[in-house]
Amino acid sequence: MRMTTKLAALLATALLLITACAQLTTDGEQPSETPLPDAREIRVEAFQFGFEPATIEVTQGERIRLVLATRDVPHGLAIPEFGVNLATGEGREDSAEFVADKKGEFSFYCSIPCGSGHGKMRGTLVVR
Ligand SMILES: [Cu+2]
Repeated sequence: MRMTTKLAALLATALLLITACAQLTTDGEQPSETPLPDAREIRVEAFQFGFEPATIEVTQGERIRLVLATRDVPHGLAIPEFGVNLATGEGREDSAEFVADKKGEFSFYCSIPCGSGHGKMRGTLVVR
């Protein structure tokens, strides 16, 4: 009886070890299923007078890294609801990260006076 108990304990330990090893191997071979901490990068180009793309679509909860570049003169890109206010100039990009935690349509606009069409520089961030 004692021997049987010991044997059973030994077998259980061996089984546990094998299972643990198998899990370790699996973890090493397969990419993790958990979401990556990295933000999704979205690039926007500003120009006189607009944004390309003018509509940005994201999913609620996504972490976004917004990168702004300009094709001509200095421009800005502001999305007040997400605390974003980028400023870009010739040869210089600007970026900001935010979590799209609110659903809806949010307009963004140029925050740097850039000419006669400055007031028309608008776009839409759609969070689904
Ligand atoms: Cu402007």
